[in-house]
Amino acid sequence: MAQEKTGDFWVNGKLFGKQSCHITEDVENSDYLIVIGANPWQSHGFPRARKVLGEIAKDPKRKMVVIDPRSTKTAEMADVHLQVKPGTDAYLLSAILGIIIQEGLEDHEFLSKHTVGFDQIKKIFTDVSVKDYVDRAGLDLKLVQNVARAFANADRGCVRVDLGIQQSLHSTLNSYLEKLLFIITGNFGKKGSNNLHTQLVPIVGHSNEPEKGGATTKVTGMKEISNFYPPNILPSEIDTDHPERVRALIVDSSNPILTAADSNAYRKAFEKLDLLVVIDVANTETSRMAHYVLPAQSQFEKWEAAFFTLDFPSNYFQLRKPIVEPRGDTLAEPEIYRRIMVAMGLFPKRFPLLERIARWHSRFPSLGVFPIGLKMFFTLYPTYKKSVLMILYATLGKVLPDKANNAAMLWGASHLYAKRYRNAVLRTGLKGKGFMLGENLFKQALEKRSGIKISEHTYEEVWDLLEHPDKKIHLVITEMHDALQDLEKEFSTNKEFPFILAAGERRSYNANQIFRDPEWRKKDKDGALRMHPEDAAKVDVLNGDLVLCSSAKDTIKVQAIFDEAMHLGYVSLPHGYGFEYVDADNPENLRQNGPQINRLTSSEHCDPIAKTPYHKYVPVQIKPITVLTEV
Ligand SMILES: Nc1nc2c(c(=O)[nH]1)N[C@H]1C(S)=C(S)[C@@H](COP(=O)(O)OP(=O)(O)OC[C@H]3O[C@@H](n4cnc5c(=O)[nH]c(N)nc54)[C@H](O)[C@@H]3O)O[C@H]1N2
Ligand SMILES: Nc1nc2c(c(=O)[nH]1)N[C@H]1C(S)=C(S)[C@@H](COP(=O)(O)OP(=O)(O)OC[C@H]3O[C@@H](n4cnc5c(=O)[nH]c(N)nc54)[C@H](O)[C@@H]3O)O[C@H]1N2
Ligand SMILES: [Mo]
Repeated sequence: MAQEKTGDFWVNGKLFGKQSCHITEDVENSDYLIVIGANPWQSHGFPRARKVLGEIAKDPKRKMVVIDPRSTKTAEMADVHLQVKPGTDAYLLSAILGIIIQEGLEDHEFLSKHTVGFDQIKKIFTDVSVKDYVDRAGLDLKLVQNVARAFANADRGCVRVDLGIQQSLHSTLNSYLEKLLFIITGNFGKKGSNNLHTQLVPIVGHSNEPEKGGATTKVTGMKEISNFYPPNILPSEIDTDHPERVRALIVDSSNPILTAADSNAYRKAFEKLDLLVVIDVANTETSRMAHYVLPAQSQFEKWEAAFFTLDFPSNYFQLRKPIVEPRGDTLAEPEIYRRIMVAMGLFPKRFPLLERIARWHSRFPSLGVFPIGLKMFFTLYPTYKKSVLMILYATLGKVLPDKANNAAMLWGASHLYAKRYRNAVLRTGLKGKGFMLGENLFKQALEKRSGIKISEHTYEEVWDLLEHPDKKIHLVITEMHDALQDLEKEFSTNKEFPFILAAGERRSYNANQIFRDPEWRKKDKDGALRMHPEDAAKVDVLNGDLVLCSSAKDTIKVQAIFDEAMHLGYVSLPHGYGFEYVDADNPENLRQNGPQINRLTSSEHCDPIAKTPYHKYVPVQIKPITVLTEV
């Protein structure tokens, strides 16, 4: 998340009061949807994506606009495709805001009731030179005007964004502009628009700015956003003589050697670690560098859940039961961490009294003995407070039915959720006096295999979720206004690297780093470089040719495939390839499946605030392979 979404979270912090205020989009009920830098047909990202896109395309009363330099499957389904020049969304979005404000199409009533600072916003966008900015985005002014006007007039306008703007130039600024778009048109806090939402397990936290006591890293001084630090800075935090450099690292459920920017810098830094521990279900490029590999149980072998339940006003949750017995000497992650903590002397092997109280509790929950016991325990041993999830796992976990130990932390989450959003939980039909509502929510999650509805909010409750004490949206963000000023400067293209590479497209056969077996892929087995035939002609490349793709960082060998859907000057490679695997015929030999795109990317080429890498905007050079070249 800290190499894609933290810029977005930072903006939320300023607009809504806390970085944990997270925006969702009610695409399903929208009547004017703008999709910016996302291809939900391929990447999903909202529930029932393909079905909902199909419904919108079929309904003449509903409109969809897609802003993307490639004519993707989602773009093909749209009423309007704005084939923006890569990396120029900040211009386009500024122009759209400019049109709306210059024509007075903003929602005056909404703005005066729910926001502060609109006067300043109005001034900025009144001054925007719309025609110039639309030109820079390579688009037609009339078309952009039509979209701006129609969105401002829509009943249920909704904006859906993703990596195409978050991992491209002006990342954090794009997140600000995209949010201003739905806010100034009043498309917030109602059906079919953008909304804040609640989560059973809040995965996005809040970090204060350093001036207000927020933490920073030792070497690069990077601030925390939403309790995350960006992977982009990790090599610099390790590969240095700084006395407080990072020396030991646990990597869990991630394969940064392939997924973080600048693979070569990552490899070099990881070589320097005193200790690298990898917790994974597969032997990966990262685990091959580790001093210790702790094999975890797969998603099918343990109690597990996705916390990406981001819906409003109704929200759901599903706890998944294991469907096969664990293999080998694997353990579920909570058990791995518990054993590490015991071995470090941070945690006793047993909690005899709390375990006994947990057993009583499981038989007579309405007596509430466990919450009381837990409270007393923390009064006696306050240092354990920060390990509350582990304590739940080690005590309550033991008495859960069906060896559902991993689910113990949900007990705490259910109680907090039911307490905080009591009315929304009651509206689902769930009953329970006082603390029993949380207890019943937990029980339901444990028992109902197809998932449960956890809340039914009202639209008015969106305003309770806002964290500014005045319950208003604070529109002015000084840093963003400086960034808007900078937009006026032209940016130049690099003659040595004339093409722009989108390093990391989502296609039908890539799934992050999950499916390692190359046999899984039915098409695009080698992860081809997509390129417009006119561009290919300029560099003497024929369809299917092997080419060298070089950035300022490295060179990789890839196959070029013609694709007329690409913007001119723009090429793409897929995310989720590049695995090294043992050749069955020659076990000594490691083979590689598809491009390792992050050998080309750089950690310095990134957003100034969140350090999110500009993966969608990597300047490269493409050359046909005419002579045998070592790569
Ligand atoms: N099949 C599949 N689905 C996935 C994943 C997967 O690996 N495979 N990964 C999941 C994850 S982790 C994530 S974060 C999401 C990401 O989901 P998406 O963001 O939807 O996926 P991408 O294909 O990376 O990028 C979306 C679009 O951005 C466009 N784009 C590139 N540059 C620009 C630009 O400058 N401006 C604009 N406006 N658009 C641009 C690309 O052409 C592309 O169509 O997908 C999730 N879903
Ligand atoms: N150039 C470029 N780089 C990118 C992107 C891009 O578009 N372009 N996309 C970025 C984005 S949006 C994302 S989200 C990241 C994703 O990058 P990562 O987070 O590194 O990759 P994942 O595929 O999510 O998961 C990594 C590991 O989790 C392991 N795993 C699967 N299940 C389990 C389990 O139950 N337990 C444990 N312990 N491990 C498990 C898998 O075997 C895999 O090795 O990549 C980022 N990197
Ligand atoms: Mo992602």
